[in-house]
Amino acid sequence: MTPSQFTGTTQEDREDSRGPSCSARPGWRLVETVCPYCGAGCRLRLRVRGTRLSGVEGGDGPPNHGWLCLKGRLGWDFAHHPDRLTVPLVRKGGLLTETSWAEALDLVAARLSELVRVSGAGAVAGLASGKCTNEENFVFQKLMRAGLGTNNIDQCGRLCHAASVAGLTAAFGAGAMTNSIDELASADLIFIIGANPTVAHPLIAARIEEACSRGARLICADPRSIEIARLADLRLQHLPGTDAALLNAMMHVILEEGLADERFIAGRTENFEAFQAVVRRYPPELAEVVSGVPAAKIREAAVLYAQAPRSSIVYSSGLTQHTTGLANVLSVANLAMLTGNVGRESTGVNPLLGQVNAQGACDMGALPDVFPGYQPVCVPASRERYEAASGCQLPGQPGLTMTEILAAAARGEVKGLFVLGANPALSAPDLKHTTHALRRLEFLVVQDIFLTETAELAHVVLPGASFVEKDGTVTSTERRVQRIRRAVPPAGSARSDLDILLDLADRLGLGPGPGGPDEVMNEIARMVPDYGGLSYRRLDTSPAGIQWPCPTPDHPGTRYLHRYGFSGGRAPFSPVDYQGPAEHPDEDYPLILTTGCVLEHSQTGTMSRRSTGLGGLLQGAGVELNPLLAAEMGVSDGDPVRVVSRRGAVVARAILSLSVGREMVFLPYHFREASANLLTNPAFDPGAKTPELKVAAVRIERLDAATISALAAAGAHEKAPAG
Ligand SMILES: Nc1nc2c(c(=O)[nH]1)N[C@H]1C(S)=C(S)[C@@H](COP(=O)(O)OP(=O)(O)OC[C@H]3O[C@@H](n4cnc5c(=O)[nH]c(N)nc54)[C@H](O)[C@@H]3O)O[C@H]1N2
Ligand SMILES: Nc1nc2c(c(=O)[nH]1)N[C@H]1C(S)=C(S)[C@@H](COP(=O)(O)OP(=O)(O)OC[C@H]3O[C@@H](n4cnc5c(=O)[nH]c(N)nc54)[C@H](O)[C@@H]3O)O[C@H]1N2
Ligand code: SF4
Ligand SMILES: [Mo]
Repeated sequence: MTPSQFTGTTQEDREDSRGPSCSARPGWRLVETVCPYCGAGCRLRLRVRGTRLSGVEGGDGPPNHGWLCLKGRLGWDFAHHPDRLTVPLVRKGGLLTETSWAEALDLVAARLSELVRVSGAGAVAGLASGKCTNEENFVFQKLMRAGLGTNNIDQCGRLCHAASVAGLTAAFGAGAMTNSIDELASADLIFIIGANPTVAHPLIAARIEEACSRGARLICADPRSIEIARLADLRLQHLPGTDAALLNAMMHVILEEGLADERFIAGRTENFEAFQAVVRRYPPELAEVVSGVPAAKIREAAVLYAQAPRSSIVYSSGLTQHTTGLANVLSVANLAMLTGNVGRESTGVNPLLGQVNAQGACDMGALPDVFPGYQPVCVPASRERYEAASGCQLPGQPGLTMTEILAAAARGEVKGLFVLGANPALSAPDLKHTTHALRRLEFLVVQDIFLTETAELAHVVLPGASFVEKDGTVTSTERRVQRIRRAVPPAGSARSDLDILLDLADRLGLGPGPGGPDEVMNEIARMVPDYGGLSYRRLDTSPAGIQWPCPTPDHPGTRYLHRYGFSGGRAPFSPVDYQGPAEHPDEDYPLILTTGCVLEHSQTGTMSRRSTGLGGLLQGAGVELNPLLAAEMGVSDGDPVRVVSRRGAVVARAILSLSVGREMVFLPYHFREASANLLTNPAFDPGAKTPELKVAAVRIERLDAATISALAAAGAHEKAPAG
């Protein structure tokens, strides 16, 4: 089994990982929780022996039905890694020094309040976390809004799915996956565009494979040749950043061939004429020139998608991490509406959100323009509701997005930043600029479980409890709200993020607040209509969690959205014109760099690289190059090469791979010693504010023997975290 072929545990692995039943072993306990790695939200059963985890099993029922992927199965032991932060740290004489909780929290409250007093609430900002629970994100945004008076609150989801939340809200009235993971298995056609589920969401890939084995058709549109495309009836390997042209041409064909669902369009949508006028300008022959995909294939894809009784679109950050990310999301929504593939089982537009609680962080209002439940901050009626609940006056102007917060920090306008469970010093684009922005801050607080690249720059570091050390809920990409549970005590004197935030809220004058996560959930249920029927009592007796919308305690939850209509009435079509990426290859930088993930590691690697099992499988970055390009350059597999963009350079080992064409290279972003984000382009989508992490112009330089040995001698490869 090679990692790239891995799609889930085999039945044998599963039996093996289940082992003898725990009841047979005195002193062992089983704790039901959720895998911390990706937005699929797989159910995980922890085996606990005393105060230590000793293994995991896949939990039963949806979405994973007992199975786990590599990360879920091997990645849990970071929780016990000796690098865990166990004591609060404050910077004294330039060095991070251990301190007491009281001193650290007093300092955070005092410094942030002072910045607000002296420079105004716009001078502080917070980044919430797709790694933290709903309850933690809810209290965090309350702390920023009611405690400090700012809407400058966002999260690293800005770097991936902000366009999905904004685009699907604009199109359908709900910024989330329209359908459910299990429904994919019964689709007649699945159109994957800009997602690599075998690597990024393996248990979702498993459902897609199940559909294919039942005879579903598969179309895969990805600039790289990805693993799941081996099952595709049709592969469209377009140039990065040309999706809108490709999608418009597909819709052009659908109209031309009379395959549009006229009843759906007439009954449930609006703005069709304006949309149609734009799409008419995109014959497949034009899209062929732009995207490199033969017109005949585009026609075939259009007909296949439109003729299948139930077609599902699956996409992820390959569509959103572009300067045109929002337009791309609106385009896939157009495609589904045009063919009536929304509001029915096994259809829809399905963004695969990345972090375990990326969806929940958005639902909880960890966004600068909306309160919890997507109530716009600038609408007086919604503001009044939240003001009444918090007893504070709340700011009515939308705050800054993460992209804008970093830019404002670089200009010295944002002076204080509170980072909860995020590592922008590695995850944000153009790291030279990002680190400059973070260093310029007068006060940086980082609350994490490890001393990350971002925490190393902080003035105060607060040690949070990890996912196995606290109670809460997380919301997966399919809107499934599930419980995570405390199985072992926190490392050292680390505290649950919720306790820390509630203590800070108290210090900022918000009062002692709710006692525990269950009480916070009660508050969430009062403030967020789609969570209105949720409570710990209910969640604890619903083993598979509950999918929102769940407005009342007797509501069963919702498997797929928009069945009986769109919340805004009619769903608007959005005319989308094609616009290319911000940077194009030229003589100096002749190749297109695209970045993304590999199976064994997760995001900035803080957790996966500290897992013995995963770290052992793959440590160190490799840049994927086409063998033709490598041969022209005299580069062999495994040679270190330098990848250079307009913003920086990294040294990584060459991996010769047919998954990229001659014009492209691929570098994952998990590895601090060869960080893809030293190279990436910070240009961002004007609407979603998501940077163009998927396209940058680069060149590859071959290193001569002298440079290689000099690099080795100088230890140029920074150390990875010890596994
Ligand atoms: N193993 C692992 N799994 C993860 C993560 C991880 O770090 N590691 N991260 C999680 C997170 S936070 C997220 S958001 C998701 C991301 O999940 P995905 O978005 O599925 O993963 P990526 O590797 O970012 O990229 C997806 C695909 O987009 C393609 N692509 C690049 N440019 C374009 C383009 O212009 N158009 C199209 N159509 N495709 C393009 C790439 O070739 C790639 O195959 O994964 C989650 N799961
Ligand atoms: N070039 C390039 N860059 C990218 C991407 C790309 O495709 N290409 N993808 C982007 C994507 S999709 C995303 S989502 C972002 C991710 O960007 P980030 O969110 O900045 O990266 P993570 O590594 O997920 O950081 C999460 C942090 O939370 C910490 N943590 C884990 N559990 C807990 C907890 O319980 N409590 C607390 N307090 N902390 C915890 C982890 O140690 C880690 O430091 O990166 C983006 N960056
Ligand atoms: S698919 Fe995602 S949630 Fe499921 S086991 Fe793998 S990493 Fe965990
Ligand atoms: Mo993400």
